[in-house]
Amino acid sequence: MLRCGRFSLPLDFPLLMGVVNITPDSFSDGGQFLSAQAAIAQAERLVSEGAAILDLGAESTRPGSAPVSEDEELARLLPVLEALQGLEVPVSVDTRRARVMREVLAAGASMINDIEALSGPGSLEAVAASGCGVCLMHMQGAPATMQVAPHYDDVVAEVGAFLAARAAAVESAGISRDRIVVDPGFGFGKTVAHNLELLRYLPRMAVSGLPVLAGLSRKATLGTLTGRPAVERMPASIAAALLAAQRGATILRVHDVAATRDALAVWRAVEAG
Ligand code: HH2
Repeated sequence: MLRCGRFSLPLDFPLLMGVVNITPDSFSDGGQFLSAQAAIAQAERLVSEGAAILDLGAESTRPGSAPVSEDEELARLLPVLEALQGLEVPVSVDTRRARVMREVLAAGASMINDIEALSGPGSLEAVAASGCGVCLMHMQGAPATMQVAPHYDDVVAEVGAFLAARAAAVESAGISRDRIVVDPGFGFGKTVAHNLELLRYLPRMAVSGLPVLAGLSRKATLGTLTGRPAVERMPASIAAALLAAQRGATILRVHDVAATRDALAVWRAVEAG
Protein backbone atom coordinates (compact mmCIF):
# COMPACT_ATOMS: atom_id res chain seq x y z
CA MET A 1 0.00 0.00 0.00
CA LEU A 2 1.10 3.56 -0.68
CA ARG A 3 -0.05 6.04 1.91
CA CYS A 4 -1.04 9.46 0.53
CA GLY A 5 -2.72 11.55 3.20
CA ARG A 6 -6.23 10.16 3.73
CA PHE A 7 -5.79 7.67 0.88
CA SER A 8 -4.17 4.21 0.83
CA LEU A 9 -3.44 3.01 -2.68
CA PRO A 10 -3.03 -0.70 -3.52
CA LEU A 11 0.13 -1.40 -5.49
CA ASP A 12 -0.61 -4.87 -6.84
CA PHE A 13 -1.48 -3.59 -10.34
CA PRO A 14 -0.06 -0.46 -12.05
CA LEU A 15 -1.94 2.72 -11.20
CA LEU A 16 -2.41 5.55 -13.65
CA MET A 17 -1.40 9.03 -12.60
CA GLY A 18 -3.18 11.48 -14.92
CA VAL A 19 -1.23 14.63 -15.75
CA VAL A 20 -2.87 18.07 -15.76
CA ASN A 21 -0.50 20.90 -16.64
CA ILE A 22 -1.87 24.31 -15.65
CA THR A 23 0.80 26.05 -17.71
CA PRO A 24 1.12 28.05 -20.92
CA ASP A 25 4.29 26.21 -21.98
CA SER A 26 4.31 22.48 -21.10
CA PHE A 27 5.88 20.54 -23.93
CA SER A 28 2.82 18.55 -25.03
CA ASP A 29 -0.28 20.26 -23.60
CA GLY A 30 0.92 23.79 -22.78
CA GLY A 31 -1.91 26.34 -22.85
CA GLN A 32 -4.68 23.72 -23.10
CA PHE A 33 -5.52 23.74 -19.38
CA LEU A 34 -4.23 27.11 -18.22
CA SER A 35 -7.63 28.36 -17.04
CA ALA A 36 -8.84 26.82 -13.78
CA GLN A 37 -12.05 25.80 -15.50
CA ALA A 38 -10.26 23.88 -18.25
CA ALA A 39 -7.89 22.23 -15.77
CA ILE A 40 -10.74 21.11 -13.51
CA ALA A 41 -12.66 19.68 -16.46
CA GLN A 42 -9.58 17.79 -17.64
CA ALA A 43 -8.91 16.42 -14.14
CA GLU A 44 -12.51 15.19 -13.86
CA ARG A 45 -12.25 13.62 -17.28
CA LEU A 46 -9.04 11.77 -16.41
CA VAL A 47 -10.61 10.39 -13.23
CA SER A 48 -13.65 9.20 -15.16
CA GLU A 49 -11.25 7.47 -17.57
CA GLY A 50 -9.52 5.59 -14.77
CA ALA A 51 -6.82 7.79 -13.23
CA ALA A 52 -6.09 6.63 -9.67
CA ILE A 53 -4.03 9.76 -8.92
CA LEU A 54 -4.01 13.22 -10.48
CA ASP A 55 -0.77 15.17 -10.88
CA LEU A 56 -1.19 18.94 -11.10
CA GLY A 57 1.76 20.93 -12.38
CA ALA A 58 1.97 24.71 -12.69
CA GLU A 59 5.58 25.05 -13.82
CA SER A 60 6.85 23.43 -16.98
CA THR A 61 10.14 21.62 -16.47
CA ARG A 62 10.65 20.69 -20.09
CA PRO A 63 14.22 21.08 -21.34
CA GLY A 64 14.99 24.80 -21.63
CA SER A 65 11.94 25.94 -19.63
CA ALA A 66 12.00 29.10 -17.51
CA PRO A 67 10.93 29.00 -13.84
CA VAL A 68 7.68 30.73 -12.77
CA SER A 69 7.35 32.75 -9.54
CA GLU A 70 6.02 31.01 -6.41
CA ASP A 71 3.05 33.37 -6.34
CA GLU A 72 2.16 32.54 -9.93
CA GLU A 73 2.58 28.81 -9.28
CA LEU A 74 0.21 29.00 -6.31
CA ALA A 75 -2.29 31.20 -8.15
CA ARG A 76 -2.53 28.53 -10.84
CA LEU A 77 -2.70 25.56 -8.45
CA LEU A 78 -4.94 26.55 -5.56
CA PRO A 79 -8.29 27.15 -7.33
CA VAL A 80 -7.93 23.85 -9.19
CA LEU A 81 -6.84 21.91 -6.12
CA GLU A 82 -9.72 23.28 -4.07
CA ALA A 83 -12.27 22.39 -6.75
CA LEU A 84 -10.98 18.80 -6.85
CA GLN A 85 -11.38 18.07 -3.16
CA GLY A 86 -14.68 16.30 -3.73
CA LEU A 87 -13.05 13.69 -6.00
CA GLU A 88 -12.27 10.30 -4.53
CA VAL A 89 -8.69 10.19 -5.79
CA PRO A 90 -5.55 11.68 -4.27
CA VAL A 91 -4.26 14.85 -5.90
CA SER A 92 -0.49 15.12 -6.29
CA VAL A 93 1.24 18.43 -6.92
CA ASP A 94 4.36 18.57 -9.07
CA THR A 95 6.49 21.25 -7.43
CA ARG A 96 10.01 21.80 -6.15
CA ARG A 97 9.36 24.66 -3.74
CA ALA A 98 8.79 24.26 -0.02
CA ARG A 99 6.35 27.15 0.29
CA VAL A 100 4.24 25.79 -2.54
CA MET A 101 4.36 22.33 -0.89
CA ARG A 102 3.17 23.72 2.45
CA GLU A 103 0.33 25.68 0.92
CA VAL A 104 -0.96 22.93 -1.34
CA LEU A 105 -0.78 20.39 1.48
CA ALA A 106 -2.85 22.75 3.63
CA ALA A 107 -5.32 23.04 0.74
CA GLY A 108 -5.78 19.26 0.49
CA ALA A 109 -3.03 17.86 -1.75
CA SER A 110 -2.29 14.22 -0.84
CA MET A 111 1.06 13.79 -2.58
CA ILE A 112 4.11 15.87 -3.51
CA ASN A 113 5.86 14.99 -6.76
CA ASP A 114 9.27 16.67 -6.65
CA ILE A 115 11.66 16.51 -9.59
CA GLU A 116 14.38 17.60 -7.12
CA ALA A 117 13.65 14.70 -4.72
CA LEU A 118 13.09 17.05 -1.73
CA SER A 119 16.60 18.50 -1.96
CA GLY A 120 15.41 22.13 -2.01
CA PRO A 121 15.53 24.28 1.15
CA GLY A 122 12.70 23.34 3.54
CA SER A 123 11.20 20.66 1.27
CA LEU A 124 11.97 17.66 3.49
CA GLU A 125 10.48 19.45 6.49
CA ALA A 126 7.36 20.50 4.56
CA VAL A 127 6.61 16.91 3.55
CA ALA A 128 7.63 15.42 6.91
CA ALA A 129 5.13 17.70 8.69
CA SER A 130 2.23 16.14 6.77
CA GLY A 131 1.04 12.61 6.02
CA CYS A 132 1.26 12.98 2.25
CA GLY A 133 2.87 10.61 -0.22
CA VAL A 134 6.02 11.72 -2.02
CA CYS A 135 7.66 10.95 -5.35
CA LEU A 136 11.45 11.31 -5.39
CA MET A 137 12.74 11.81 -8.93
CA HIS A 138 16.26 11.76 -10.34
CA MET A 139 17.43 14.66 -12.49
CA GLN A 140 20.94 15.49 -13.70
CA GLY A 141 21.41 19.27 -13.77
CA ALA A 142 18.49 21.71 -14.00
CA PRO A 143 15.75 22.01 -16.65
CA ALA A 144 17.30 25.06 -18.35
CA THR A 145 20.44 23.15 -19.36
CA MET A 146 19.94 19.47 -18.49
CA GLN A 147 19.80 18.25 -22.09
CA VAL A 148 22.97 20.06 -23.23
CA ALA A 149 25.42 17.26 -22.44
CA PRO A 150 24.07 14.59 -20.07
CA HIS A 151 26.83 12.22 -18.97
CA TYR A 152 26.99 9.03 -16.89
CA ASP A 153 29.53 6.24 -16.63
CA ASP A 154 26.74 3.80 -15.73
CA VAL A 155 23.34 5.45 -15.86
CA VAL A 156 21.43 2.59 -14.21
CA ALA A 157 23.84 2.28 -11.29
CA GLU A 158 24.12 6.05 -10.78
CA VAL A 159 20.41 6.78 -10.89
CA GLY A 160 19.71 3.80 -8.61
CA ALA A 161 22.34 4.95 -6.10
CA PHE A 162 20.93 8.48 -6.10
CA LEU A 163 17.39 7.23 -5.47
CA ALA A 164 18.56 4.93 -2.67
CA ALA A 165 20.43 7.80 -1.00
CA ARG A 166 17.49 10.20 -1.26
CA ALA A 167 15.06 7.58 0.03
CA ALA A 168 17.31 6.98 3.03
CA ALA A 169 17.57 10.73 3.72
CA VAL A 170 13.82 11.13 3.44
CA GLU A 171 13.17 8.20 5.76
CA SER A 172 15.56 9.54 8.36
CA ALA A 173 13.70 12.86 8.25
CA GLY A 174 10.67 10.95 9.57
CA ILE A 175 8.82 10.15 6.34
CA SER A 176 7.83 6.49 6.54
CA ARG A 177 8.62 4.06 3.71
CA ASP A 178 4.96 3.49 2.93
CA ARG A 179 4.74 7.12 1.75
CA ILE A 180 7.67 7.00 -0.72
CA VAL A 181 7.82 6.34 -4.47
CA VAL A 182 10.98 6.62 -6.61
CA ASP A 183 11.31 7.65 -10.25
CA PRO A 184 14.34 7.53 -12.60
CA GLY A 185 13.19 10.78 -14.24
CA PHE A 186 13.04 9.88 -17.92
CA GLY A 187 14.23 12.83 -20.01
CA PHE A 188 15.66 14.83 -17.11
CA GLY A 189 19.32 15.14 -18.05
CA LYS A 190 19.34 11.94 -20.15
CA THR A 191 19.98 11.05 -23.77
CA VAL A 192 17.78 8.66 -25.74
CA ALA A 193 20.27 5.88 -25.00
CA HIS A 194 20.18 6.69 -21.25
CA ASN A 195 16.37 6.62 -21.23
CA LEU A 196 16.26 3.30 -23.06
CA GLU A 197 18.79 1.77 -20.69
CA LEU A 198 16.80 2.96 -17.67
CA LEU A 199 13.62 1.47 -19.11
CA ARG A 200 15.37 -1.79 -19.97
CA TYR A 201 16.66 -2.17 -16.42
CA LEU A 202 13.72 -0.53 -14.64
CA PRO A 203 13.48 -3.28 -11.99
CA ARG A 204 16.84 -2.06 -10.66
CA MET A 205 15.20 1.26 -9.75
CA ALA A 206 13.09 -0.45 -7.09
CA VAL A 207 15.74 0.47 -4.52
CA SER A 208 15.07 -0.97 -1.06
CA GLY A 209 11.85 -2.46 -2.44
CA LEU A 210 10.24 0.95 -2.99
CA PRO A 211 7.53 1.37 -5.64
CA VAL A 212 8.66 2.85 -8.96
CA LEU A 213 6.90 5.59 -10.93
CA ALA A 214 7.62 5.88 -14.65
CA GLY A 215 6.90 8.98 -16.72
CA LEU A 216 7.56 8.47 -20.42
CA SER A 217 4.33 9.92 -21.79
CA ARG A 218 4.84 11.89 -25.03
CA LYS A 219 8.51 12.52 -24.21
CA ALA A 220 11.18 13.54 -26.72
CA THR A 221 12.82 10.11 -26.71
CA LEU A 222 9.58 8.71 -28.17
CA GLY A 223 9.70 11.49 -30.75
CA THR A 224 13.22 10.47 -31.73
CA LEU A 225 12.22 6.82 -32.02
CA THR A 226 9.10 7.50 -34.11
CA GLY A 227 9.85 10.78 -35.88
CA ARG A 228 6.62 12.26 -34.47
CA PRO A 229 5.81 15.57 -32.71
CA ALA A 230 4.47 15.51 -29.13
CA VAL A 231 0.79 15.57 -30.16
CA GLU A 232 1.25 12.39 -32.21
CA ARG A 233 3.08 10.33 -29.60
CA MET A 234 0.17 8.55 -27.95
CA PRO A 235 0.76 5.10 -29.50
CA ALA A 236 4.45 5.24 -28.61
CA SER A 237 3.53 6.42 -25.11
CA ILE A 238 1.21 3.46 -24.61
CA ALA A 239 3.94 1.05 -25.71
CA ALA A 240 6.36 2.70 -23.29
CA ALA A 241 3.86 2.59 -20.42
CA LEU A 242 3.21 -1.10 -21.05
CA LEU A 243 6.93 -1.88 -21.16
CA ALA A 244 7.38 -0.02 -17.87
CA ALA A 245 4.45 -1.92 -16.34
CA GLN A 246 5.95 -5.23 -17.45
CA ARG A 247 9.19 -4.21 -15.76
CA GLY A 248 7.48 -3.56 -12.48
CA ALA A 249 6.49 0.13 -12.54
CA THR A 250 3.65 0.61 -10.08
CA ILE A 251 2.61 4.11 -11.06
CA LEU A 252 2.48 5.25 -14.69
CA ARG A 253 2.42 9.03 -15.15
CA VAL A 254 0.45 9.59 -18.37
CA HIS A 255 -1.47 12.22 -20.31
CA ASP A 256 -3.69 9.70 -22.14
CA VAL A 257 -5.42 7.79 -19.37
CA ALA A 258 -8.21 6.03 -21.28
CA ALA A 259 -5.93 4.63 -23.96
CA THR A 260 -3.28 3.48 -21.47
CA ARG A 261 -5.94 1.84 -19.35
CA ASP A 262 -7.15 -0.22 -22.33
CA ALA A 263 -3.60 -1.39 -23.03
CA LEU A 264 -3.16 -2.43 -19.40
CA ALA A 265 -6.47 -4.31 -19.47
CA VAL A 266 -5.18 -6.51 -22.31
CA TRP A 267 -1.88 -7.09 -20.49
CA ARG A 268 -3.69 -7.94 -17.28
CA ALA A 269 -5.96 -10.48 -19.00
CA VAL A 270 -2.97 -12.23 -20.59
CA GLU A 271 -1.06 -12.31 -17.32
CA ALA A 272 -4.09 -13.65 -15.44
CA GLY A 273 -4.26 -16.67 -17.78
N1 HH2 B 1 7.92 14.41 -16.18
C1 HH2 B 1 7.48 15.68 -16.35
C2 HH2 B 1 7.07 16.44 -15.25
N2 HH2 B 1 7.06 15.92 -14.02
N3 HH2 B 1 7.44 14.10 -12.56
C3 HH2 B 1 7.84 12.85 -12.35
N4 HH2 B 1 7.83 12.31 -11.13
N5 HH2 B 1 8.28 12.06 -13.39
C4 HH2 B 1 8.34 12.53 -14.67
O1 HH2 B 1 8.76 11.76 -15.57
C5 HH2 B 1 7.90 13.87 -14.92
C6 HH2 B 1 7.46 14.64 -13.81
C7 HH2 B 1 7.46 16.28 -17.73
O2 HH2 B 1 6.23 16.07 -18.37
P1 HH2 B 1 5.04 17.16 -18.46
O3 HH2 B 1 4.49 17.46 -17.11
O4 HH2 B 1 4.03 16.67 -19.42
O5 HH2 B 1 5.72 18.43 -19.12
P2 HH2 B 1 6.19 19.85 -18.59
O6 HH2 B 1 7.31 19.64 -17.61
O7 HH2 B 1 6.64 20.56 -19.85
O8 HH2 B 1 5.01 20.51 -17.94
